[in-house]
Amino acid sequence: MYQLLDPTRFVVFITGATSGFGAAAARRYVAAGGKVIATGRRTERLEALRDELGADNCHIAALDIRDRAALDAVIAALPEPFAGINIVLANAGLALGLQPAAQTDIADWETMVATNINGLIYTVRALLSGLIERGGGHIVTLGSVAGDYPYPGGSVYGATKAFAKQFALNLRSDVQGKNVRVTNIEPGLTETEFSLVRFKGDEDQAGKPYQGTKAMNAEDIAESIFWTTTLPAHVNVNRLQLMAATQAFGPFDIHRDS
Ligand code: NDP
Ligand code: 8X3
Repeated sequence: MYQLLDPTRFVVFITGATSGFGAAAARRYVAAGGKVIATGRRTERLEALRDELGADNCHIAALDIRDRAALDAVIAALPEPFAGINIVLANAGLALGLQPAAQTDIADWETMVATNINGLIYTVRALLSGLIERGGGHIVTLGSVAGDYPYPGGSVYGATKAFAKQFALNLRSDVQGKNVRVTNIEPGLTETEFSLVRFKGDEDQAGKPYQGTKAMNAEDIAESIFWTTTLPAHVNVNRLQLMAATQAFGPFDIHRDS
């Protein structure tokens, strides 16, 4: 019988737990007997999640990952059952807009960089030393197929996800021998609030990527995240790329004079 890790020992710090993958992962870990620290900016969503999962299993903290001091304060104030974090799910992130680069609002680019790059490194840096001091653990970052494959309008978003991938791989080199595993999860088309955020609340536009097809859902990704963290301690999934079975690769785009 293949021996997986015991999820009842998991204490999982999750960024972006108010929606999508983060919320689904919180539910998955608690369903397996683990404890989660659910964070995000929307307090009402966090409170609803805690009410659903139970305060013994789910500790909540409102947090903007762009704010290093807030991250440190939340970590310093964790109550005892939640202090021994052994999994970090650095999931919070966003895409804004899909315009060609020359027409993009520079503020959107700045928000993506501040969240998907700075917020990611702040999260990992704030939690990494504790993981090492406690004897090890697992860091899961959220990349994307957009970090590998370019598409029109994906310029800065895709670049932030390429950063997440390379950051995770480099991090893995730095924690060699420290019993810390690092995994970059790289999903493709998955229906969450991602598109609603990208199109700034325009429900018509946000629904289009999912129309007439079957995208993945948040539970698909949460299950994959959960699986990588339950594998025996001697196994490290470096990168895990997932696409909906309905999604595949297109040809190169050749511009022709006529
Ligand atoms: P959602 O929009 O459903 O969830 C995003 C989460 O990130 C929310 O909980 C949001 O919480 C949080 N978040 C955003 N900005 C901040 C911030 N500044 N501080 C704290 N939390 C923040 O999207 P998904 O669940 O789909 O996305 C999760 C991750 O997966 C992202 O990194 C995304 O780029 C990536 N991804 C998504 C794919 C998809 O197709 N859905 C595919 C590949 C990768 P709040 O607003 O309450 O702060
Ligand atoms: C989200 C998937 O293809 O919209 O990272 O960029 S995609």
